[in-house]
Amino acid sequence: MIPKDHPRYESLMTREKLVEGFKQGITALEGLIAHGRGEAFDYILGERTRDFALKAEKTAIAMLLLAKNPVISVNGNTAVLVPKEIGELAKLVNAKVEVNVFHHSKERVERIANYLEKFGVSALHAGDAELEGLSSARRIVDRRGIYIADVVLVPLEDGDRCEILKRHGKKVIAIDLNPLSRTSRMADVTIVDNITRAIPRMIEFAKELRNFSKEELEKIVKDYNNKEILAEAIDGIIEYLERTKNLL
Ligand code: PTJ
Repeated sequence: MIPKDHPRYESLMTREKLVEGFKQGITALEGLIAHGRGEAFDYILGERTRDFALKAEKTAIAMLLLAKNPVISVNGNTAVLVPKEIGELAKLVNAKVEVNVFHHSKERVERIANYLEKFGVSALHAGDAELEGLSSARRIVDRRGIYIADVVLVPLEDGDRCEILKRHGKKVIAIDLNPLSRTSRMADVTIVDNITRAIPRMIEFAKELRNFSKEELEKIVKDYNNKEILAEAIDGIIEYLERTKNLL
């Protein structure tokens, strides 16, 4: 039991969700390690949503609203951290949700889909198509989802699939606290923010941007430069470290 007044209550509760997810066979053991890396980056980013993340989150929503077949890809970490929010976001931007995992078994995919169902989210998971050029299990997709998608939101990704999705002509939006990762550098839009803050903020942007014209949304996408955003994220880390050092 984590006391509510613990200074790191939020962070510890997030860990608990992932541990519970692991016990239920939803989160991969490797997912716990991946979260630890994410936590470390979040720490040196100041554990808050920074301006560069807000710009990327807004652009991501514009891109999803402009898409013909947008898909939100869900893995074992995403499923336990923001299940209800994924459903809400998908509705607002009219996207499909698809289970896609790196550590694959048919049973695990079913378990993730069933878990999402409890939160009212119907996730595609037929695994009836393959993304050519990718050797990891992430190649296994749904014919009605990622296979035909033009824009894919990929939280907590590994770089390989990001590259292949792009080779298949899809636009990729990544959520990754590590601005140096291959995924971050490969994606069209990289949201350097914790998924637990990013998705709720994206829901707010979706409510606002739904009323924008196609031209206004296109302008948001056109004015966006992912390299600049990643550079701002790295500067953000340096600046946070400098400020913290000066407080010693
Ligand atoms: O459920 P599966 O089988 O698909 O497996 C999921 C993991 C996460 C194990 C798999 O995708 C993986 O190995 O990912 P990587 O290559 O470790 O990359 C995960 C990235 O997500 C890392 O760069 C982390 O910094 C980042 N990350 C971890 N937790 C968060 C995060 N980014 C945003 N929010 C987080 N909470």
